[in-house]
Amino acid sequence: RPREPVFIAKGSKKAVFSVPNEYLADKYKPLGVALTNRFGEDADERIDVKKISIPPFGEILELSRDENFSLFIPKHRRIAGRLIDIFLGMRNVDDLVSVAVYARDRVNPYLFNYALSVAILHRPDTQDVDLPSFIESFPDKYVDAKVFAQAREQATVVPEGSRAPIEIPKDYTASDLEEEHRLAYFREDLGINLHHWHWHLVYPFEAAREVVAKNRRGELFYYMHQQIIARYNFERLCNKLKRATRFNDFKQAIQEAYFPKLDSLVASRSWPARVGNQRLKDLNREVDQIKQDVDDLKRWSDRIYAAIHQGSATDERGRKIELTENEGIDILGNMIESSILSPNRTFYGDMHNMGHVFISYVHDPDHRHLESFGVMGDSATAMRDPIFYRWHSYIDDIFQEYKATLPRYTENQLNFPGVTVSKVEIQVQGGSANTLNTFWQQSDVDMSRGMDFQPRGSVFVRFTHLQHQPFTYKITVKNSSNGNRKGTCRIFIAPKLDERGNPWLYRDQKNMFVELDKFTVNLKQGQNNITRASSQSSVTIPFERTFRNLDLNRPQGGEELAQFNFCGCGWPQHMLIPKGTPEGMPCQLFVMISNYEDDKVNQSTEGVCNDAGSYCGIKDKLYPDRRSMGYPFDRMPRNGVDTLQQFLTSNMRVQDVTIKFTNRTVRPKSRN
Ligand code: CUO
Repeated sequence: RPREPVFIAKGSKKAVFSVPNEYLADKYKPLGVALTNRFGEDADERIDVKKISIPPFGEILELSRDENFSLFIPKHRRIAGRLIDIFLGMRNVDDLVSVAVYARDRVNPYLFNYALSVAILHRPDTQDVDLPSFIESFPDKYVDAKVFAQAREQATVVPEGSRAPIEIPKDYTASDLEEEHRLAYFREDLGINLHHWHWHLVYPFEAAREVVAKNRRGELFYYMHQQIIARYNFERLCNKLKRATRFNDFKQAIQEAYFPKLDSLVASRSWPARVGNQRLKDLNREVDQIKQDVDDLKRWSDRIYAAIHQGSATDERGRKIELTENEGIDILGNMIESSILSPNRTFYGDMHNMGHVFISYVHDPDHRHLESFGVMGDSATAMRDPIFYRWHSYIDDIFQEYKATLPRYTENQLNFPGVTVSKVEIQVQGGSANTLNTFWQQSDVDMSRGMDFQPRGSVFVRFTHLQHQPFTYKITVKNSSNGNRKGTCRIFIAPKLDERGNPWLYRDQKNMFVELDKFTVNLKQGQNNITRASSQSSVTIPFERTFRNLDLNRPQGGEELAQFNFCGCGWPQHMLIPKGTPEGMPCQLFVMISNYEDDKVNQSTEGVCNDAGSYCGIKDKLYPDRRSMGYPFDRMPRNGVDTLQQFLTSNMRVQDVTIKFTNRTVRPKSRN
């Protein structure tokens, strides 16, 4: 179980809290100060916890300490909301520490960690506080269960310094007999799952209004998940599988099985698996206060479709809310997810969230086996399961249905007069132009903070993940207008051919485009040569932030670590480029320079966490692009456009590129 104090002051050394006796959980009260002394032996600092009047915890304590916690379960969300409010309501940091210490041994650990993380993220006085990476606090949500027995053994037997990293095999959840297993490297990737957890931490759908109501959060729910599906489908084509099929018939059996092989250290139970061909069942689980029929999903989706086709929704008081060209997608995002910003949760329901719940309880819909939810019930684990992508393909399809009702972009809305992209090239050191190279790489993560064994010290696990060789875009742009211009450079990539090996129709290919980067460019008159490194991507966070090694004895690395909470959101750099194929996957790289005058948002984006803005927004700022998210691929094409070539205006260019995968593994340099 997580043993470290979760709350660690900036520039942290090892700290021990000196706790008022009343704050100790009942079972520890008799031990009193002896407890502080015991853990205080090797502490550098003692923090005196102030006694304050603790607000009533009530329902928060109903979730016991050894249960699993899911934000998708309405009761759990409600109590999480209460706890967040308590943490946010504390007058100053000292009081926050007091109430957090009080909660620490009473509240469910997952719930505690989540609520405190959200509070720290949103309190003005905790902006420079660092949280341990989620994988270090709860490695059990990311790592093969087998590892823990080995880790415990190592920590007991092998002295620190002589411990070799425990290697997690690349293929441990299934064999090649299961064709879906070809995508396990994507679904079970640490960085991808951490990104998804962080995204939902930054954009909670239920909490105080000022926490939820972030700029364009409903639209970003649509876009970030649309991109996940585009990326997954791209990977599927690389692995000779067709695109994910929508899970749109709720009576139909779910063919895909998934056996996560994760153990919850908190609940001391294995995460339930799902065998093949299960069907959703009506839920009646008193323990979670859930009574919901599968038919409700259908009713909600029918009403959502009706709103889309009418062009308006109806709020709780029967008033009409137009789904306007600019704001409709944001309203719809909140309605489908749903968040507390939904215009009418009674009528449009809780579609996407309850889909997660129905799927995650398919093995025990009435709790007769006393089982908890499967991986789909937790945003930290949901992306491991193949059904995640089928469910989200369905959700995305509803958004696409709406997008198809919007006016198409005219040539004028796409073009940037006077600006021509005349050449695009990808350069790789020592490689041929326009070829991207991918391979396997191994990286280590220290899990010891998330475990309660003695003696202490680091225990590393070694993961194998996809990686690509760093590359550079070289873009030549001609500005023949009568002055300097400013533009937004938008870079996307998509497979060149569909699963049959045929060229795409634009209307299908537009949903396959994966965003690689977006940045502002200054264009002088005449020819401009733009150079941009793959590591600068606006969708990713740096590799070091995914696999950071937070060593408590090391002086903290300032800004980067201090801002981990928000900055943990971002697609992992090592997964920027899809795997490709050994023979070379033919792809199309798309570059567009749009007119900055139509894109710009008047704000400064200097400062923290501005490196994964495309998928995560920028902390405490407006979304950094005024256009609809996904522009220019977010709408049906204008009349007469059937192919990508026909779609192009002179400020756009397409370059054929190849992604070549080599089956070799790069090992870490630092440790053995
Ligand atoms: Cu991110 Cu369904 O929303 O998991």
